[in-house]
Amino acid sequence: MCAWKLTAGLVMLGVGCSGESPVAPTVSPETTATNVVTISAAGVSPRSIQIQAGGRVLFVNNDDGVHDMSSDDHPAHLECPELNQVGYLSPGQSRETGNLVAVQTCGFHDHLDAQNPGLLGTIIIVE
Ligand SMILES: [Cu+2]
Repeated sequence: MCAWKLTAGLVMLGVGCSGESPVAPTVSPETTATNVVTISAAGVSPRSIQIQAGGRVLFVNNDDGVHDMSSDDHPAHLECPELNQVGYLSPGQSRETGNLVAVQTCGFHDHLDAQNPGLLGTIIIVE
């Protein structure tokens, strides 16, 4: 233990005994439930994905054009705001949704091509 810390008083509070800095968790447990939706010239794949509540979905843009993945409805994007974190993906880029904690079905689309049926999909969030 740090006997010296007891005598040093309040000025030493927050200073570690061994010089190690506290390590914050960088990966939340929910990340293990990550699922992947890939975007290609053929559209999104899979078109429908089922995940556990609290999980996230990684969107990967393997197309040679940009895509702006957003929650339904269009253009308000209010159905599942966590999906809007994906947003603008350049070719080769990928990004995760936020934690999808509510048990519901979330539709998504490419905001730049909102009428393209190949770029529409659903995430089914289950208990
Ligand atoms: Cu939109």
